[in-house]
Amino acid sequence: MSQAIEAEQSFVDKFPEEARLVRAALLSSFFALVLGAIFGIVQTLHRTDVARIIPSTDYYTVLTAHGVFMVISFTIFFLVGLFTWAVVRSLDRPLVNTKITWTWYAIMATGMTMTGVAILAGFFPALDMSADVLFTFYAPLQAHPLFYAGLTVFIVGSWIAGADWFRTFLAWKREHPDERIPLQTFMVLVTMAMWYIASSAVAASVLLFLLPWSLGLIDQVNPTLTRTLFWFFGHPVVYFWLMPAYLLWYTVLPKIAGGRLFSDPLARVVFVLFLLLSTPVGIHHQYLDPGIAEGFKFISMTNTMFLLLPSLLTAFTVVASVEYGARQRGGTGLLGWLTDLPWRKPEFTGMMLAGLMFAAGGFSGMVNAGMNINYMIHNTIWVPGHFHLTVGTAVALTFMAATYWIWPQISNKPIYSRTIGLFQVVVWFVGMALMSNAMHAQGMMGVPRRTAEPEYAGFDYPLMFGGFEELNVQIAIGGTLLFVSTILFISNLVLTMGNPRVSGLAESLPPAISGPDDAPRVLDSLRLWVGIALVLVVLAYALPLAAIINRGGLLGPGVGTYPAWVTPVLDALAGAMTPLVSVLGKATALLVGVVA
Ligand code: HAS
Ligand code: CU
Repeated sequence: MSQAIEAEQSFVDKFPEEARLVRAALLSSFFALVLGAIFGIVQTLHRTDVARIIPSTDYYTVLTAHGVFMVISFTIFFLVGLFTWAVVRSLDRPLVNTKITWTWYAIMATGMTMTGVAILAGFFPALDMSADVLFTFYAPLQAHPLFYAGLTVFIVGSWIAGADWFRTFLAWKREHPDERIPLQTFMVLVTMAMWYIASSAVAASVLLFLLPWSLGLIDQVNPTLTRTLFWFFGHPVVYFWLMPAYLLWYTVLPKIAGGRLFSDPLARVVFVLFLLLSTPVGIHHQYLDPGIAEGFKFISMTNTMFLLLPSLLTAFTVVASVEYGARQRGGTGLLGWLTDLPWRKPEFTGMMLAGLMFAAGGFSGMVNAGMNINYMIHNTIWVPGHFHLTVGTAVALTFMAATYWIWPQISNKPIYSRTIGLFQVVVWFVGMALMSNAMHAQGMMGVPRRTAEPEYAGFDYPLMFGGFEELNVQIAIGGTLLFVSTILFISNLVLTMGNPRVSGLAESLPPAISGPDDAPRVLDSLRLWVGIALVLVVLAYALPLAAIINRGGLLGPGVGTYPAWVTPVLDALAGAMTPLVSVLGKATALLVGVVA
């Protein structure tokens, strides 16, 4: 037995170069997590008036840093590490060319450093640079050009990463022409297809409007347009964070529970549904925006309700797989099997608590999505309550929990202390339960989000579920616990890195109970799904965008054309093209004549 274990190679034994890249990506992600956590504790204690170490005028710098480092750097760096691991592991072949892999990693790191510098410079008035635009960065807030340039570089890096995985997949496909796409690779490719569609809008917004505006090349922009382009990207980006967590819930969690995935085909359906439905719903962030007709908002709401389906399917499949694991371990009874699960493993308990929290976060998402109830909670602290359950727990806690399982395989080093790990995930859960619940409750009282001073002198919030002050205490305690949990996580990881290398840490993933052969082949037809996704995007966005531009101009009211300097350039180009077009026309006519 022990010989068999020794013979099994871990990921790092088989793919040392890829493992190095995965470690680098995860460490970048955790570096951002620590920075984000520091800004998080500062702002939670500031907002609740427990301890104020910054002037309120710096609040937006802190909030932007917290938001960007958490939801852009922490999440996406983890994603690229995890996806590299998943592709290489599930295809069981190295990447085509790791030079390219290191290149996209360097591009992403450079981009994020540029953006980070632009944000942090806001703390130093002498530097004449700031980017206090929050993680949603649409107009009319304006950042230093370095902020937008950095984001562009970062996103381009992520596009190359996707191309790298697609390329590796195609190389595998040539070697295995008749095989089904392995599930983890399928999940990666579908997620990236969604990412290309979604991020195109924010790239357009940054390159055509925000960056030229911040460079002073154009005087104004149409704020509704930049907001709409942001939310075109801003909703699917939440699934860009969630889908790596789903990848872990579907493919790793059942194994840790001692079982197997219940249904591979259902997992594929879920990912395809995300590809199709993630984008045509972004207007649900704009129910209260003027300048967008109610009808478009209604369509977005309807699409959002369909988008609940993949998550509800996930709740079913993941719980069924875990239950199967428990029953394999001897669990019985209607709920008695719950006691037969490996609750002492931080990777298991962390992911389960993340899932449990996501059930609550999903329900608050349903409230957000209802057009009429949204009016009650929009722009209140209810919304941060919602997304600290979703991205802040379903995603973040899953990533941390998964690290306890993946890190040993990509480094051959056992986790320093699994007990601290278990304690850490539970502290996160308790901290978030306190903080998020109180945020939701305060939101119902009308307490605004995104402000350093929510207490507005002299205004009494009506009492509902507990006083404003009492809820503030819960938020402060919760936020502090989250900070403590992050520090525990990082310390444990740093100590792990100091551990000596050992062998025998390899883990394999068992096949699903209902495997890929039970899924119709059409599910693997990425071209088809991307095509349908694009059609849905056009149906959902063509008319609203046309109406916004028609009403407010491409660059805001009163400015008819795109930048004055562009027009002569375009005219000159058109002039140069005319003879070329006529020559091409004649040549085509000639060719048609010959062929016919
Ligand atoms: Fe959201 C605002 C609607 C999901 C993130 N959302 C936000 C913002 C963020 C965010 C960051 O319609 C704020 C943006 C800003 O700054 O303004 N959201 C939804 C809906 C869903 C949803 C319908 N959101 C997410 C996810 C996020 C995220 C996922 C990040 C990862 N959200 C909204 C709306 C707004 C919004 C409006 C705008 C609000 C406003 O007015 O500003 C759905 O996808 C949710 C579906 C989920 C479920 C739950 C299924 C349960 C599962 C649990 C499985 C259990 C397990 C373990 C594994 C239906 C899958 C169980 C264990 C046991 C022991 C039983
Ligand atoms: Cu959304």
